[in-house]
Amino acid sequence: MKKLIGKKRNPWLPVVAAIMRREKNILLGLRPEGGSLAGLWELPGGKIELGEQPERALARELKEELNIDAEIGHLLFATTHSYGEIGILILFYEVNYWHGQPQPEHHSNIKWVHLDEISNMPLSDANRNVLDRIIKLLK
Ligand code: DGT
Repeated sequence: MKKLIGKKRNPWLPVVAAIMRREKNILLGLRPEGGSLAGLWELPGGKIELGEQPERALARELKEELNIDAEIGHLLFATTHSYGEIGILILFYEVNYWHGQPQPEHHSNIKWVHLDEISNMPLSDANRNVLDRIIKLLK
């Protein structure tokens, strides 16, 4: 095994994202102007804080971003992507139950998108990696 101590390693960010379904539609949010990946649609979610459990992080993000109290379901799949020197690992969770009506508290818009429309949306590259799997779930 290679010795890692003393070697510079690229940073990784762990991210959680929610797959929220309504029949054959999925909830997407439009990333706001001025931030990273502005103008791209994404699944609601965000970074896991240090020491935070992934499910707890996703419930927190959904409260902050959509003002809903969500019950986090199963871990469905994961993907990695790199933005320059930084890697992200995204864990996608099923979210079938929540209290409240999702509101765009963080995104410039939110939208229930039909499975036939998803591939036409400008999506983050990390989401494109898992598009087939998302569409399969909605069928
Ligand atoms: P940032 O990236 O520093 O502008 O901060 P935030 O607060 O806009 O980003 P946040 O907390 O949503 O972190 C998620 C990171 O993962 C962000 O760099 C964008 C990236 N990402 C790629 N695909 C997705 C996705 O489907 N959903 C979410 N929530 N983030 C994604």
